[in-house]
Amino acid sequence: MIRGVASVADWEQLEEALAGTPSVPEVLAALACVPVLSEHARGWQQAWTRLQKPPAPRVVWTGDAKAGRSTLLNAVLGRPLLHVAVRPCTPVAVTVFAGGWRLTEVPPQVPHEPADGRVLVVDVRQPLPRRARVVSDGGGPTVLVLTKLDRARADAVLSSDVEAELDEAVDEAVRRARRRCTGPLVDVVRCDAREAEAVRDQLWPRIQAGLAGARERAALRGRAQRHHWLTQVVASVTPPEPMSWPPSVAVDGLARGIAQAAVTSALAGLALDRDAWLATLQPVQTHSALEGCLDRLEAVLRTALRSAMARAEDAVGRAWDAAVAGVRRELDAAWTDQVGVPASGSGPPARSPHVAPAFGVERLAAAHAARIRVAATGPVGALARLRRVSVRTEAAAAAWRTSLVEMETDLGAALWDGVVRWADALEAVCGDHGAWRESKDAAQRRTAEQRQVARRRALARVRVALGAVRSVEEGIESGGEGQDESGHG
Ligand SMILES: Nc1nc2c(ncn2[C@@H]2O[C@H](COP(=O)(O)OP(=O)(O)O)[C@@H](O)[C@H]2O)c(=O)[nH]1
Ligand SMILES: [Mg+2]
Repeated sequence: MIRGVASVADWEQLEEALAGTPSVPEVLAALACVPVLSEHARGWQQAWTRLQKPPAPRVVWTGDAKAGRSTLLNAVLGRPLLHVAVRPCTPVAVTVFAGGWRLTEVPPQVPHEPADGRVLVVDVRQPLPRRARVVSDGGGPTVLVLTKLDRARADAVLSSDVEAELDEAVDEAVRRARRRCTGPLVDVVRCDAREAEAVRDQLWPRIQAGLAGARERAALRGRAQRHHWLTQVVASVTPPEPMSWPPSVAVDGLARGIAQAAVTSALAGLALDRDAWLATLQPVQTHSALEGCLDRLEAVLRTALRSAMARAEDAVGRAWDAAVAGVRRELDAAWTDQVGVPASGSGPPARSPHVAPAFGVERLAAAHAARIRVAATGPVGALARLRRVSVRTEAAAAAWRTSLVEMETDLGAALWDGVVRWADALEAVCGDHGAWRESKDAAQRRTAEQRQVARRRALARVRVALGAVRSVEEGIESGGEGQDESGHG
């Protein structure tokens, strides 16, 4: 119920603002500018914004260092996107955006965003500590993946019953994991993280089953919003397609990991700035001070986005150079091999132009800054007199919060887009490689034909020469006889 109703004049102004056929966002913006309604309207605005966006559910991949999270995630993605190392690496949470999902690898001890689901990765030889820190799983369904069973089996060769020993290790790992899950444990999967196809086949159906189960629970508990969200997720999100990758190209997975991390850490930085910025916003009393605040916020936003994307582009650019250099080396070696001389100007085709993907970051930065400004000023001119600094301040703060969430999705999509374009460009380079191979084969065929012609010509010349020799011989023979005869005669 709405109490403390505004004055008649306020309502008249609202009516005026809503005259004509305003769109839903216009109506909500107008309502947000009425003090007694602003609290409700903000909730409606956020719900509306959420409805407009396709769902991007988050699944977090947690577990101890070296348990095999990156290996599993790469297998699920069908490409080596995250760096896999013998030593622990990836100290920040890294989010991969793929097929509408946000898949976040979370290092041990690092807090993360609330997630829709969780994959808990456990090396079966090192079950989780009995009593210890739990990385919060946000209450979402958990799929437990036990890795390195192959190693455990190899270690157990001296045991009298290897399988019984393995089963015991599995039971212990499951028991401890179950104790540490706050949400339901959907399923336990045993797999060798390095076998990509098996991982994909086993894991995705279970993640989706977990989300479907969560949706049923939300329905039972009457959590309508969560139920709506999970219905959307279950209906519209499918596992990311594995991507074909040029097989002969050295892929620098680390560079792409860094690109992902750059975006993630920029967003984390902005989220931290949020609190500081909101604190400076609180005591603002005048419109001009608010304008100053918005100017500073816009600058922060643009700088953060630009530096994140510059870092991402730089990382992808360097990976590009390395990959193209790899193709080039291969071409040169093949040329030297086949032609017998080192590649020179007449060698393999020139490299394709450097197609570093553009992320459209300026447009993103402008869109988000504009969103915050619009919320702060109120889009409906007729409400000018209702605008109080505090209302505008609150609207700006709410827009900033919403914008951060939207930015994560936008940036992720842009990054993924860029990486896909980069992969296409690389494939084009490899296509050049293929075309060159074909043209080289054709050249070889041509050379063989020319050689045959030359041989035929040479044979013909030999034949002509032989003919000439023979006729000279005959001439000599007959002439010689004549001479002889004449000599004798
Ligand atoms: N033998 C074996 N090695 C694995 C398995 N899963 C991961 N590894 C290896 O374990 C090491 C650490 O993996 P990584 O994915 O980087 O672990 P993370 O720190 O959890 O991301 C790498 O050398 C992987 O190749 C597995 O199922 N079996
Ligand atoms: Mg890792």
